[in-house]
Amino acid sequence: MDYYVMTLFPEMIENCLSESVIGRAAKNGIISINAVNIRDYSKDRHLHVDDYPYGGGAGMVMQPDPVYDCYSDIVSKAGKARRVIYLTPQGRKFTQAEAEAFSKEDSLIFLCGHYEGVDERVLEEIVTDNISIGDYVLTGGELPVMVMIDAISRLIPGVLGKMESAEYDSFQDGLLEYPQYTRPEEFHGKKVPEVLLSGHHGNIAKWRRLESIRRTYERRPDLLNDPAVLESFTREEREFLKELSEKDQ
Ligand code: 4FV
Repeated sequence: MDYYVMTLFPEMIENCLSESVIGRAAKNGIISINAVNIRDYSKDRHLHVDDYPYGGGAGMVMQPDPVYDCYSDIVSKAGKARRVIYLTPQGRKFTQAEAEAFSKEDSLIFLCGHYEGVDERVLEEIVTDNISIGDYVLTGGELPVMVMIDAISRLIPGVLGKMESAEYDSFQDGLLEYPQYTRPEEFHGKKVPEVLLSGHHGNIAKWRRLESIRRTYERRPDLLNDPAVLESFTREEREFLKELSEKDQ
């Protein structure tokens, strides 16, 4: 996977994504991260890339030309640009399913906005996907891009080492992940659930599934409104969910 990030702060991207799992994947050549400075494409002597909004109002807007020229340069070097993702609160919500879909691409171009955003005309011309990482307003698109690159990259074969796994994650089957435990067996008087020490894989899998349902019911009941999730429930799991909701009455 080749990532191209159009940004005013390439160092933010390079420094943060050169560490840990993502940094190792880049070193191993499984992914590449190419941060490109939009300011390099400014045509004025003060290297401006933003200007006052037409129609008045607070803040500044990123001008279309430097963004477009930066994009064109990436495409001319990297070839086709199937997906160009603009990070904005006005985008569709980034989810695990979206991460799965994006992880299948060969390359992704990201546009990081700043100030009040980017001139609509260049967005219309180059952006294929408007994506939001949450309903709040940040100062720039760089942190959202790093969130996306992290969530997408961990799904690319070879990125997670043997000791890590994306096999079962929260949201993978529409439910939150079950609670995790490791040594010591007792911590502050609290023991690890017996079933996890039993070595009985069937019982462990069943316990984990029921605990996923419990955790989802307690923390994200909205996820249980998805018919596809409920369809995956066995009769016993439906009974368990019914008991949870009856206890609440
Ligand atoms: C954002 C979000 C976000 C808005 C103005 C960057 C900022 C500036 N991006 N999910 N929430 N972006 O707040 O993706 O352009």
